[in-house]
Amino acid sequence: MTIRVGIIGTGNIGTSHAANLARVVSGSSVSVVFDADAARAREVAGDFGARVAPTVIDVIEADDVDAVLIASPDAMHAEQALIAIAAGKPMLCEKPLAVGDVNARNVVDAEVAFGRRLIQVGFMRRFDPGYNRLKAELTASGIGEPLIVHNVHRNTSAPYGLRTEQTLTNMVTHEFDINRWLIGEELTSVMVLPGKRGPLTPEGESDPILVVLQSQTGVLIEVEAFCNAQYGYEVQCRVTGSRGQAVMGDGAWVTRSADFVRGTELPELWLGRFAEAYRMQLQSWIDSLKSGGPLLGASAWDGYAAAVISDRAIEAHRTGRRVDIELPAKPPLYC
Ligand code: ISE
Repeated sequence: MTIRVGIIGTGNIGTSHAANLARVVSGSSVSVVFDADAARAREVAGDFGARVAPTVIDVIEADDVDAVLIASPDAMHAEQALIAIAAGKPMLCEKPLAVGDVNARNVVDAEVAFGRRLIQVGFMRRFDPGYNRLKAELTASGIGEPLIVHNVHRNTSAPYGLRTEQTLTNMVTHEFDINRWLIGEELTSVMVLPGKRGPLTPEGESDPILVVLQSQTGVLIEVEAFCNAQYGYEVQCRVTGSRGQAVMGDGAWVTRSADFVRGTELPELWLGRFAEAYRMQLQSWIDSLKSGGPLLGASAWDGYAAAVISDRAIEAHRTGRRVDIELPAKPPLYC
């Protein structure tokens, strides 16, 4: 059985997903693609043996589309996810699930009304070997209970311009999700400190920024986000626990310091830092769809939680205040 995927959006990430689904992942093919740029859609369709659909709805409702991959611009995700839910089609929706917590909640409510999970959100770091090794360290025999997490997230450049709100909803949203996942707790407050503007930071925007969050039990989580770092792409995460420290970064999956010993595990970086995470995310999604088993990646609820935190972070940036984060009760579908 092959899962035939319809791809909405053939920009960088949509094309990379198409290549994985058509050539690397087992059990999938790309049957239909749509992009607002029809020439680009034709090119990608030609490369991966798919046909081009004239509209998003034509992709979602096509008989030869078993599942949908939403890789359109961020602000379109929620509306397209709602159309896919109405059609009863499972989907991998790129992050963020939505821009704005109200839009994200509408998607959650529609999925709850449908009665079954259809959505996996593309928080691919949950499949990353480095983050998984880091999570494995947060045990009594590893580094103990996490107390403070320091995250570094640097993009080489901001090719589409730089808006601080977008830094929070598109970039730092990864940290909102991965830190909830890493420590297994909800985040309860956020502050955003604007840094000194670099030469490439537009007037009125902040880059770099420092985001300081706290979790339910008081774990401190800091995120240094820098969109225009120029020197390259880099993601690091350092967790200090009650009996040690684990670090992912500097080209290593994890450097562990415990019991007065420091050791490093090196990855084989071959396709970009998260290539393996993207591949594993897609393979897991396709395997779940084929077996009818649970979706193992981030749920629509996780996407909603990240959207709520992003909105509170935007408020914290605007007001300069520490803002509380509250989530309503989680619907049973996600428990
Ligand atoms: C991009 O959209 C991603 O998802 C990358 O993982 C992230 O590092 C980057 O900052 C985002 O712009």
